[in-house]
Amino acid sequence: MQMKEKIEDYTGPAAGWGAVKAVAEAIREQMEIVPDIITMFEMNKPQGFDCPGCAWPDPKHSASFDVCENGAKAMAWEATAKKTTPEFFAKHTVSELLTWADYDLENEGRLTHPMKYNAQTDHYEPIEWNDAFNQIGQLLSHYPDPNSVEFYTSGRTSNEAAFLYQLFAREYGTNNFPDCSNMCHEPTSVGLAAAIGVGKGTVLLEDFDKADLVICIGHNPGTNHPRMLSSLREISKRGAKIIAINPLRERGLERFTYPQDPIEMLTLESTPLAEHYYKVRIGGDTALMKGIMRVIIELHDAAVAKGQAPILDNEFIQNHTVGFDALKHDILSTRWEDILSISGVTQSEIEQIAQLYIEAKSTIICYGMGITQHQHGTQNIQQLVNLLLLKGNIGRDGAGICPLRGHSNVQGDRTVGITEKPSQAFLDKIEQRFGFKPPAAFGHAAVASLQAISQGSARALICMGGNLAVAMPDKDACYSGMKKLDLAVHIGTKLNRSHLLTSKNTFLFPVLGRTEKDIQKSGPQSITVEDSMSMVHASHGKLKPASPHLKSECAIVAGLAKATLPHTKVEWDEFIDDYDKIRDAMEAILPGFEDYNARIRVPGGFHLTNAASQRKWLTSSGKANFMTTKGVIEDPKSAIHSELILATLRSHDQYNTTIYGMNDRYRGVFGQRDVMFISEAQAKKQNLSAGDRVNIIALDNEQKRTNRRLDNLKVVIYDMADRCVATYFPEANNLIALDNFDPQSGIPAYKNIPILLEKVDVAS
Ligand SMILES: Nc1nc2c(c(=O)[nH]1)N[C@H]1C(S)=C(S)[C@@H](COP(=O)(O)OP(=O)(O)OC[C@H]3O[C@@H](n4cnc5c(=O)[nH]c(N)nc54)[C@H](O)[C@@H]3O)O[C@H]1N2
Ligand SMILES: Nc1nc2c(c(=O)[nH]1)N[C@H]1C(S)=C(S)[C@@H](COP(=O)(O)OP(=O)(O)OC[C@H]3O[C@@H](n4cnc5c(=O)[nH]c(N)nc54)[C@H](O)[C@@H]3O)O[C@H]1N2
Ligand SMILES: [Mo]
Repeated sequence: MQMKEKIEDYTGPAAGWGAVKAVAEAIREQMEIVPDIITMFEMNKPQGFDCPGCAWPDPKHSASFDVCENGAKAMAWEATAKKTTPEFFAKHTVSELLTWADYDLENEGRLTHPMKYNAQTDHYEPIEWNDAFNQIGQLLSHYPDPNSVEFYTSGRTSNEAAFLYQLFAREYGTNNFPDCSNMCHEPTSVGLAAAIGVGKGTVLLEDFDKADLVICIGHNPGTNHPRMLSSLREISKRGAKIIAINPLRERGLERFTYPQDPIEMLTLESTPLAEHYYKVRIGGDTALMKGIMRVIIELHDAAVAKGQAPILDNEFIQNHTVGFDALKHDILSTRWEDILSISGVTQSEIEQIAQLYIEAKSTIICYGMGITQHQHGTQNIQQLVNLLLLKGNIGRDGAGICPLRGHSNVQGDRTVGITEKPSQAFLDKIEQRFGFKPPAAFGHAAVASLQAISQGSARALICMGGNLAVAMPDKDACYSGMKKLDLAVHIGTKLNRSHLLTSKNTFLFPVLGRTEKDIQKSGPQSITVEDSMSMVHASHGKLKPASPHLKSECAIVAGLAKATLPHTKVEWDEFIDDYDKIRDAMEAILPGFEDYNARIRVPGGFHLTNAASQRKWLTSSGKANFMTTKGVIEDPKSAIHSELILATLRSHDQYNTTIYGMNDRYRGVFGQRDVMFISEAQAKKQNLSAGDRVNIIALDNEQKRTNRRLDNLKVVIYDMADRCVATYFPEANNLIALDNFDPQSGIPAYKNIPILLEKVDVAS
């Protein structure tokens, strides 16, 4: 069923018939039950379930729905008819499974039974839920230091499960909450909070109907947020402008055929999206932003000197911001030669962008991992905010900042308490409501937890979903660290490599997915999630669970908590019998959750108010802060000296570490993943041509060779910026050092790895 290997130019639009075909294939390969397939179209409808794919919102209060190719793939992958049963585990040792590819592990289908690893036989073996909970409870309650336990969350987890999970960990005594958002949008939480007082985006979907300009920087919506393409299409049809800033030419930013538009589909027409495309160098965004701001400020000063209308929104700057003078001084003293050499964009292109921005009344900036996953990810975001603040583009219709979140509920998990740095107000509320004193000392985020795991100071790791060891940098340190643990508990839907890095006591728990019915004592339960635009809404599972032995995430947390904390102050059983009770408790603790149960029963849910979008600035200065950053270097450890930098990306056929297939259709790659993208000019410089094989060797801070390498990748010539190469994650993760991260947010610099290339000699 996998396609033959081929590389070819992809000439079609994003989505269109290619997407329809891909959906049909995903369904055929994974699902066999027709009613279940029909249920798929309950996705993102009121009374249906929330798409497990991405966090892009749905049109509010509307009965319309949007199914996209990658949402359908995510759904089919979860609702698969295939099963990973106790018989499967009896047939294969863990050592054997470790030799399997990531794709093959997950493609075995849904986990069906709670399992425990037996080191004697090297097999996972079935265990009853209560035995497992009791054994884990025994171990956890005997560790002398609760801070030797790490509680990881991956962002598909519902608000209710995440809330219970943090409650369990805090009653147990720790704030160790490594979280997938530490690898994703932590610079957003940190950077936006410092600049505008809220660590979230400020726009609503309706703002896209009113914007004159949308800047898409460092994200690839055709693959990762496909439902966004229908919004971009509307923008383009209305005659508003879209600018794309990306080192690679990504089809999903250029052209789109809307599968729900019969005319476009039948006439093979497509809508152009970004007419203005700028191939910035990897790590060149801050330089580019400073260049754009320099042009704008100089034009403004010149206009004012001539008595013409000002360009900057002086009134907004005066009344709502601090730090403009320092920013202006920094921008005007940034040298053009640095801006141009680091950004890789020409001065006339920078002037074009500035002109488009000046002409637009209202601008939205959307960004993703191309901005965040850098050593200066936090500062990068703040430069985007500076640009918006210059023209008062925050806190009014059609304008604002729009981080494209990752997992479908990563934002909600943070809102309900998954954070290693809880506020005192939140802890006080927990104490008031539950009567135990939660720990105040800050805990570990992802990098610190893996450091503790690899150094052997962590005793136990509990993973609420995800594939932590594979998603993090430095595979060698992560893999060997996992084996040193005393206890590992994995709560997942499908088997993955982290589950196979067994420790002294390892448990693997199968969990209900979002598509499935969750029946508890009071009847069918719904859960809630928060999308990228702070809309909180309910999701109701529809399908029959993959196995009768599955438990919900909420029930597993309650089972673990009751077995670990005999004197618990939390009414776990009542919570599990009726999730409305969990939501009542959340309402008592979380600001903005008033009438929680009533408001999620309204189709579309409710919006969590966002102070910045109302021009209320919850910052230390009480104003929006222009944030200056020194120089133009996003990645001090690599950008200055290294001739080549590597970014790690997602293919079209993957969901993070889950590999659905071997194609990357929009980039013209089929049947393979061992490829490296490079521009034609750069390939020539490296003496490489299409189809050659290369080894990638990571460099250290001094630009010396390290032992980190990824061998034998096929060279694919691609339309992209020079001095840049790209390949897929997670295969490339061992190229990244665990200490290569943004000191402000802790995010690993996955998009900026200094490397050199070694051509593989075919004769050898
Ligand atoms: N189908 C599908 N959907 C997903 C996911 C998935 O894996 N599959 N993952 C989910 C998750 S957890 C997340 S976080 C999001 C991720 O969504 P995105 O942010 O779109 O993720 P990436 O593919 O990592 O990379 C984004 C883009 O950054 C560009 N880029 C790389 N380096 C730079 C740079 O220095 N500057 C600029 N301007 N651009 C750069 C790359 O060329 C690429 O187009 O998607 C979510 N949705
Ligand atoms: N080099 C490089 N590395 C990266 C990135 C990059 O761009 N480059 N991106 C980073 C980013 S943005 C992220 S978010 C991380 C992702 O890191 P993670 O969130 O840890 O990884 P996933 O691959 O999303 O996790 C997949 C597993 O989640 C489990 N699962 C799926 N659905 C459910 C569910 O409903 N409930 C539960 N309990 N489990 C479920 C399944 O068992 C599946 O195997 O990776 C990061 N790593
Ligand atoms: Mo993410």
